[in-house]
Formats: sequence, structure tokens, C-alpha cells
Amino acid sequence: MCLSTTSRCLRINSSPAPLASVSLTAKKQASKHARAPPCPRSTRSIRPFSRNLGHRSADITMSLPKDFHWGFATAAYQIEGSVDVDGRGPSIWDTFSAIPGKIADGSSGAVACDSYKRTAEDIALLKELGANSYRFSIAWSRIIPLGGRNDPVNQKGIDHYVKFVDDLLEAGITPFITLFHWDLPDALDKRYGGLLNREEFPLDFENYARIMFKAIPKCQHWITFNEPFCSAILGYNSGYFAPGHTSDRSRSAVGDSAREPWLAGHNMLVAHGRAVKAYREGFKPTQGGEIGITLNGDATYPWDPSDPADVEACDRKIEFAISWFADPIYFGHYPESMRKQLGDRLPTFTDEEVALVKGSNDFYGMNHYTANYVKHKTGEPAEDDFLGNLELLFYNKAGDCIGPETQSFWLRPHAQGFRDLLNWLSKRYGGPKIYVTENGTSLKGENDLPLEKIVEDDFRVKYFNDYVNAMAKAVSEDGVDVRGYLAWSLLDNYEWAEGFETRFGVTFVDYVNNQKRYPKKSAKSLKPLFDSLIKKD
Ligand code: PNW
Repeated sequence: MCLSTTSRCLRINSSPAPLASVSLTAKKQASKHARAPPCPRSTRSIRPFSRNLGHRSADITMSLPKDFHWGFATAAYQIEGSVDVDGRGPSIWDTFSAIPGKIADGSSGAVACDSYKRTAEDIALLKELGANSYRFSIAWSRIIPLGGRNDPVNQKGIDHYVKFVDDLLEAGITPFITLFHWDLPDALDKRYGGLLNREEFPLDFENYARIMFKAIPKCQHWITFNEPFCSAILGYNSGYFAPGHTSDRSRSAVGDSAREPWLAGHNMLVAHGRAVKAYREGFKPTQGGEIGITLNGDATYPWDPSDPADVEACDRKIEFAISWFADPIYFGHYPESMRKQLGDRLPTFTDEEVALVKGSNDFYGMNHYTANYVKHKTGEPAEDDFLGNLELLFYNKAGDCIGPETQSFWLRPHAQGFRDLLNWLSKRYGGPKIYVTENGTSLKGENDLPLEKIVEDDFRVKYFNDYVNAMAKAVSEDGVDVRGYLAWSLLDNYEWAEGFETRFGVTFVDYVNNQKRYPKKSAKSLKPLFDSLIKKD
């Protein structure tokens, strides 16, 4: 992306390569050009961080349902390590992270938190923190090392996850399993272009999903895809994530940022639909579980609330991020705003595909971190634009700041946005059952602090307190149907292209000293928070 500081705004431009700035290069650029100024402290025009939500008030105690699920989330490639143990095949992230310059600190997930070998320790940690639920993902290439439906199945990989689920249940922790958290078997990428193959990919994903449904009948909560937006846009537009495709030939020899992301997104939707059909017809009747997809999206506020074009652009931004997937799932077609801007670059659903995709969510999985001010752009959108012809800003026209800086250039806390977006989703999609499958924050400069300071992560404690209270208000005052909340993340872990420099964990992991875990203050803050909010009878 292109970071340019203008007066008091950090502009996240959507072209020529918006989230490309997400990059390490972006990070360097950012430090070179000086990052966005911190939110000014003074005066009337500044919208305070999490206004009105900083303190728990009596009116929202006991506002979450009795059987509310809460706990923590992780993903296989970010925590497991043991990449060549028990027959695992390589994923696109092994390949991508080996390319010099793609990962900020040059690292990979080869060891990460060593969680593949420390399942007992991680479960003990979850118990200690009081969690009743845990979201993790399965590494497809541990189950089918080459990925495809005619390739050999690796029983050792299956056994690992079967035992892990048994051990979680034994500890009284409910598993939420993600089937695909970005770590596509590399062989499928090489064999037929992975997510870009409309015929093969959905069939191979369905086959893998069936194997897992059969192997783990005790799992009652299945998530097909995590954040297909990120796989499609970061993987095939900016090239910031594996497999790194982009039109920018200085960064990749292959890719078409204007077309590939929309095809990848379409194929994930159809693959999701196939897995859901397989589950509902072959497993749900006897196992009784539920299945859905997890989508990421940020809250939006108009840069100029008196400009109807900015107000409209706010909805368009959410449509390009969330409704891209949710509209086909709930309504059977892509949003009109996307069809208008993208034309024939957006694939058309066949009747068979509509039948697979429409109505395919038992629940809505929501990943949510941040909010932006949105300013509409005039003129024709760039061909590789994926935001909806608009700018994302951290300051509005009046000079209000959306929230304080974190270590992640894209993330600034603004808890009211969580409540607002929950309402937006609930309204548009007819009040679906929602699980918040990720929510959390990094801290600016955390990685540079000594351990005794890292564990005093008051900023993260406040983030969780503000966001969880905002969610509780959405439930108790606005009637949004939220049934669970999984904080990101149980552990500091491999933050994809940012490597290990950015920490999202409630537990510090000492990567240079045998991956030893040290729970931070935030780790212990969630149990009392949820105890005060969940109804007792
Ligand atoms: C999510 N962005 O990713 C993922 O599901 C997690 O694996 C990840 O660790 C977590 O959020 C924190 O980043 C995102 O650049 C990655 O806007 C990048 C972005 C958003 C979400």
C-alpha cells in the first residue's frame, strides 16, 4: 500500500496497491515517512477511544445467555510448528515464507509456538484461564499431504486432531474447528492453481472436509473458511500473503490483481457450499452440529457525515469486505455495488452454484478488530481497486481520531464500531446467530519491551473490556444474537507476513527460550469479565 501522511491523516489508498502497504516494505516506508501521528489528547473535536464503553455499568451485567461460549482462538500454521512431523506435506505458507523479503523478520512457521507437540500444555493453559471454548484450525496438509481427493490420506495427522479434541472435551472445553485458515496444501497450488481452479478446488475441499467430519463426530461447531477476503485479496491482489500473486511485477512474476481475487473468492464460496451440503446431508443428522463461515470486516464511519457520498461509501466498503461473501450465502447473489464496479471480472453464479451457496450458514462467524473513516473517491476506480472506490482514514473531516495506534498499521481500537457493525450485520442478514470468532489487538512496541512490562498489557485489557462490553450492549440493548466470543489469540504467534514481530497473544511466548509461555494480564482479565456478563440460570 501506499502510505502518505497528509496533514493529520494516514491515508490507506486503494490504489495502485492498497493493502500492499500491509507489507513489510510498507512497514519500512511507514517508518521512513513517519507514521500517522498519535491521536491528539486534547479538546472537544477528538472522539475519545471507546467513548461510553470504558467502564462496565450495572445495566449490562448478566446480559449474555447462560450457555455463552467464550475462549480463545488460534490457527494451525501460526502456532503448530513441526512442519515435517508425522507426514505433514508443505503448505503454501511454507513455500511463501521461504522467499526472501516476504516475511518481515525472515521467519517461518517451522517452529512457531511448538503447539503440535504441546497440546497438553495449551489445554492446561486454557483451563487455567477459565475458557469454556477454543477455536483452532486443522492443517489440511497434515490430513492429505498432497491435498487432493485422489491423494493418500495421512492417518497420523487425523489421529493428532482426534486426540486433541478428545483431550479438550475431557478438560470441559468446547472445540470450534476451522477447516481452512489459509494454509492450502502447496501441491494443489502447484498442480492446478489452488484457489483459482473453479472445477477442482471445491471438490478437493469437500473431500477434505468430509474426512474431518467423519473423523471428529464430537465436534459440534465447524468453520469452513477463515476470512476468505484475506486469502483472495492479500493472496491474489496485493500479494502480501501466500501465494503472493499480484500484477506488480516487481513483487511477483505471476498474478492479475484485477481478476484473480474475485475468482478465488468465488471458488471459496462454492467450496464452502459443497462442504456445508456434505455436512448437512451426511453428518449433521447423526452428529447434530452446526457449520458456517468466518468473515472479517471493519466498522465504517463517514469522513464527512454531511456528505451523502461518504455515507454511501461506508456501506459500500462493508459490502466489498463482508457482503462479497455474505450476500451470496444469505441472498444467493453478489452485492449490486460490486457487480456495478467489477462488471464481468466478478464471476457469475451458475444455478448449481447458487443452490450450493444460498442458505449455507448455520451461523455467522465474525472476525472484527477495527474501524475506519471512509471518504468516497470520484472518477473511475482503478482496475485493481478492491475497496469500492474510496479511501480509508484514521481521522475524519472534523479531526476526530478513530483510535490509538497499535503495532498493526491497519488496527486502531474503536469499540463502538463493534456494536455498530454487529447491528449492521444483524439487520442486513435477518438476525443470524453470530459467533465472534476473532477479536483482539497488538500493542505498539510490545515486542521491544522487557518481559515484566509485556505481561502488564493494560492496553489489551482495556481493548477486551471495551469490545466485550460493546458486544454485550449489542446483545442486551439491541437484540443482536451473539452466542460466543473467541479472543485472538491464546498465544503470541506467527503473525503471517509480519513474522514474530507483532504479538496478538494474551500469553507471551518466549521464542528464543524454548517457547516458554507467560500469561499476560489480559489472559486473566477475560474470565471475570465474562463471569459478570453471562447469566447464571
Ligand atoms: C486475522 N489486515 O488476519 C487472521 O484470521 C489471523 O490469523 C491473524 O493473526 C489476525 O487477524 C491478526 O492479524 C488479518 O491486514 C490479517 O487488514 C491482516 C489483516 C486483517 C486480518
